[in-house]
Amino acid sequence: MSQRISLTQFLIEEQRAARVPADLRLLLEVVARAVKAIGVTVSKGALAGVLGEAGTENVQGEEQKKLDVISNEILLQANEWGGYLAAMASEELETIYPVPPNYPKGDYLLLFDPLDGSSNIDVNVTIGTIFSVLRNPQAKDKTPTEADFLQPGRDQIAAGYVAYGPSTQLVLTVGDGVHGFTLDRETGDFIYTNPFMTLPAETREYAINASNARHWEAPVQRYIAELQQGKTGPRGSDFNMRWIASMVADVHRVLTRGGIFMYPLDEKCRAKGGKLRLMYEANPMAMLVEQAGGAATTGRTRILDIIPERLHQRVPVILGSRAEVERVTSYHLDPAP
Ligand code: AHM
Ligand code: MG
Repeated sequence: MSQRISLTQFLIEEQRAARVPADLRLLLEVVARAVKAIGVTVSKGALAGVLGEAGTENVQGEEQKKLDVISNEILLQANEWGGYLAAMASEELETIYPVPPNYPKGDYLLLFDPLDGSSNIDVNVTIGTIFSVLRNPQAKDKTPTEADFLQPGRDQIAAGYVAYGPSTQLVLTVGDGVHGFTLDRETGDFIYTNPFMTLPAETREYAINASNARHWEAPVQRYIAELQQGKTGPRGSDFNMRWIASMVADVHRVLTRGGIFMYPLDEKCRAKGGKLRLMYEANPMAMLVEQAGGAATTGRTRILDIIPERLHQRVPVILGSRAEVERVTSYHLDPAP
């Protein structure tokens, strides 16, 4: 029988290779434990009474689902006492959550979208959790502020997501490639199943919410129109389309078999700056995609170079196979007829 490597063993080996400090290893272990608890709740669905609306709104004016609130609580409670964090930030919290004063403070900041793809919860389609780890720039005796979180994505220490699908998969980078783990539901271990995930440079598959087509900017209209012309168009090839409407699931497919994922700027979301959130959606996904050999831009700039201005800032997102992302970006930068 071939030897199975657990997430724990993987992280200990990363620590021995000096790629993961001990407190970061602990942080990632606790995040993995928390997402298992979220996964159990997700899989119980209606049996646990966790589907449907919570009856509240988050800071972004979005209706919260019960699972948004439960997942947020699970992540906060699991991570507040370990001593490796100074503060957390979440899609579901208006402002940051400093570690309570009765617990020791650590060197890291953790950001997350506790339950991504909320519109898919009640229809039993893959949803996920996205997380990002930054260094705490403050001295440990100071309470972090929101400004301490406003670091560009290129400074992320680690990033990852968990997809709650037919199997539960955790995909992680600590800046040394992208590594995937599958939850063994019988033993409760995440098993190392996808070493060094890499994105093919070329693809024939794209993901975009086409119902927004009339709102898109000209460069996106042009790019998608060219893909849709297939073999007889300028690309000389047929392209396929997928849209799950869970960023985790769509990006997981792109990381697994290539493709391009787009939530571009459009007239509907222009006032907000985009649809997806920079700090806990775009940045972690951009780090993973770049680590897998792909690219991630807003159409105009590299996502990881954006200097954040606000915790809940939104940005356009175009990510995936390098050649395609570069093409769409070039259409934005040098609009041709
Ligand atoms: P959420 O974090 O509130 O679930 O919103 C983000 C989601 C992404 O997962 C997904 O890519 C997008 O919103 C789907 O948007 P749309 O409903 O326009 O298809
Ligand atoms: Mg989300």
